[in-house]
Amino acid sequence: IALSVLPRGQPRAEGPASVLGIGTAVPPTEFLQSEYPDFFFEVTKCSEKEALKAKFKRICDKSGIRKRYLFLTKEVLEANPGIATYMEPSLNVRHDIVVVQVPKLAAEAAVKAIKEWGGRKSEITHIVFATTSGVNMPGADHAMAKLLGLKPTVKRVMLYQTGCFGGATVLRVAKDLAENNKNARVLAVCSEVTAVTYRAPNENHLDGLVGSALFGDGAAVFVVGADPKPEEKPLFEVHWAGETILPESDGAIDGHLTEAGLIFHLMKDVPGLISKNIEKFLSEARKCVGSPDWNDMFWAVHPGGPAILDQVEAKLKLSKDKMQGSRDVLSEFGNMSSSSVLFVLDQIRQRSMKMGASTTGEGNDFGFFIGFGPGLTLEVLVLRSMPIV
Ligand code: WCA
Repeated sequence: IALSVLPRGQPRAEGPASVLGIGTAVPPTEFLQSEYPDFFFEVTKCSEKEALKAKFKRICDKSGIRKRYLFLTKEVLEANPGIATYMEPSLNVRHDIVVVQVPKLAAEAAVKAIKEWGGRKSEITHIVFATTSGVNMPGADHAMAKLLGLKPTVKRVMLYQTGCFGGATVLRVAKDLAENNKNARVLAVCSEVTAVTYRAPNENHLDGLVGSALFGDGAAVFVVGADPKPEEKPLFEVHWAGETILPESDGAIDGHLTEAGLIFHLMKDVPGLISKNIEKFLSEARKCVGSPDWNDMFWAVHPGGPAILDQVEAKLKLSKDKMQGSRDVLSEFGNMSSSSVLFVLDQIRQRSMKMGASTTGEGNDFGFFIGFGPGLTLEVLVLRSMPIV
């Protein structure tokens, strides 16, 4: 028999992958953005750098953030003083923290996602896990599986160092796994604890100030599966997934893991590069659902910073409410890197309930789920919302 006509060993699902449950988690300590410049400059022993502090305060004031959650409290920083310096070797203590906290936060979010989904832990067949907060062997996926008590045969994909676009990557990979493996139930997981990037402010690293003003900690988990059973309640279907590298964007966002932790670089033109190049790819993506008008779709966009949301909104002439889910998450949690866009989809379905909308997508039938980050990489999924009964 020709190999091509052999029956496939692994039966595929019939329908598209769906999001069947969502859970989120943050560390317990809340930081108000209005109080953060004083706290940050004091704890890093930089209070005498008045001009730099004034600049940091200007960035915080324009950040669109009201509060965020960080594992690194004053007490943790005092116990690990290397983290609060600008460049001292401190990778060991940073890793001691994230190796424990990243899977712990992920497991907390997963418990909530599994509860909403309503299935049993033993039915989880796959994990796709993204984090840019440290690296370890075995990985954060393995640690989370142990914490949750998942079966040892759970099939794992660990994505380290994707940066902010990882939130869309986990959903793309989960979609492919769910659609190609009948009865697969996949945990798509993002967990970020900024203990690897945290550092004192410095005049030679002004883009570092932006990160220090924006970044927050958080984990989010989707349960993803195709061909839902009667007792499962899909929240969104996934209809298309794609990824592209934006032109002329080399070096716009990059990060290097060093003895002093992860050093990020961020060019000022990131909002411009994204807004200038996003339309072409999104036009291609929306074709699969009949090319609805931008304003007839819902928008779950990674809240990288307010300037990105403002410029994309202006470029595509989106009405003011389209980015509200992203702005709400930015305001209440900050930029949690890969986890953020999962929080945004959670916020959109909650907003939809509160506003009495007819679908989980704020009354629209289709919408975008958009991550971006180092590369510049733009990663997009087209989702279909579900009726709210
Ligand atoms: C800048 C920049 C810039 C504005 N470089 N100065 C980095 C370090 C870490 O430790 C951890 C993580 C990271 C990396 C994080 C990311 O990759 S986040 C993903 C992408 N996010 C962004 O690209 C942020 C997009 N930017 C914004 O949303 C806004 O520009 C911002 C909230 C930063 C400022 O608001 P604005 O544009 O409305 O206001 P301004 O008045 O134009 O900027 C305020 C100040 O911030 C200005 O300085 P000054 O002295 O004139 O007040 C800007 O020069 C400065 N600034 N972007 C260095 N990339």
